[in-house]
Amino acid sequence: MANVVGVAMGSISDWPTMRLTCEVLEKFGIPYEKHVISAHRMPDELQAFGRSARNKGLKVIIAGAGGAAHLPGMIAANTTLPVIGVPIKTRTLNGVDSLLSIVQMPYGAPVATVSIGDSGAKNAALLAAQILATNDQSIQNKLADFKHDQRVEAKNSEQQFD
Ligand code: RP5
Repeated sequence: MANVVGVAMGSISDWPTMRLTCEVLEKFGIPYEKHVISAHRMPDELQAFGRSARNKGLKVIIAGAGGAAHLPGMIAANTTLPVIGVPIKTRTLNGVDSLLSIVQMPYGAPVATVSIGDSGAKNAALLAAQILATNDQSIQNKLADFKHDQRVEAKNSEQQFD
């Protein structure tokens, strides 16, 4: 099956976080491709990726970046596909820099921004799955099972009271 999600990250140093995105995509059986695309070091590759994404069959793009995190916004500037931004946690400002850089897109190039770090990385994959599920019954069923399982797990956690 052709890849439907493109996962981009600004540096290989983002991989420990973005790996979590990929693991959730795999759990839902969603074919994806992954790339390191540094917005400030690889501007030509960034533009080519954004402009070719729809034609090569991608449906959603997930982009993770840290610091002055312009990768998700610059991809959004080059495609009409939905772009989900993952703010990578940074050592200097704990990822608040990444969050504000990604979430504060001006009108015209939206980026659906998730939370900083690991939860955000996993939620980005879930959000992509939910977008794809609007037109894919099999992913929709897997999402329903996932929600059921997490509800049962939360309810059963009462047994852990001492
Ligand atoms: C951003 O700068 C990347 O997304 C990464 O989070 C951060 C640091 O990159 P490296 O200096 O580790 O390559 O472009």
